[in-house]
Amino acid sequence: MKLYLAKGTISIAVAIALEEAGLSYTPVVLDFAAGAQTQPAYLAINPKGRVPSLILDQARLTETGAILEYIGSLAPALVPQDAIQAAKMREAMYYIASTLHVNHAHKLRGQRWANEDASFADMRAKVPETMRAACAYLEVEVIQGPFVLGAQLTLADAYLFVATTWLAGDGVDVTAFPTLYAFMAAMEARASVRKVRAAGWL
Ligand SMILES: N[C@@H](CCC(=O)N[C@@H](CS)C(=O)NCC(=O)O)C(=O)O
Repeated sequence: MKLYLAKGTISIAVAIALEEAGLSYTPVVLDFAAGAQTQPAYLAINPKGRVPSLILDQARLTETGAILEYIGSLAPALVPQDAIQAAKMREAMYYIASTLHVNHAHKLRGQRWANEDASFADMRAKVPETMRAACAYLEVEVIQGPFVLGAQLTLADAYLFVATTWLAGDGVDVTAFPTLYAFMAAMEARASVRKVRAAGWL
């Protein structure tokens, strides 16, 4: 399988999950600074112009959550067996996709939602507040510790970890959230995370 990714983006969650699953893949690194995601060659792969995209022999997959679920189907140890715990994993993943990632995108991608320059500044200024509120929620309601679902590392951990690497740049003092901070440290110790860091992807 071929994974289209870009440095520092949510696509690295897929790389971490693939590493955790022990699955081999061919990474294709897009240069966002050069706008590679907007070029016809990539739009033919993913018309949304976003990463990740995972190319299989039989299908092209997009959307981080969907790709992670596919990896989970190949590596069931990354999904809780208990139905309620599995739903809690997905609760975290949907929250990351629909809220945390969207909050973060208001910093640099304001043109998705508005046209006026003044709107962009306003959206950017709000990011520390919305990201901090998300962290407060994650701290109390989501992360059981050390991983999202406690001792078992699941798909949600790869997903959340990449989003946490954005927090300092988004103006959040992560040390104010001890459970979240310990989660980040636990993830940093994983061979999967060391590998993507060594590759320069985070
Ligand atoms: N809903 C998509 C969002 C993917 C997404 O927005 N990725 C960002 C990087 S974090 C991207 O490719 N941005 C490129 C752009 O906006 O030009 C998912 O979860 O996979």
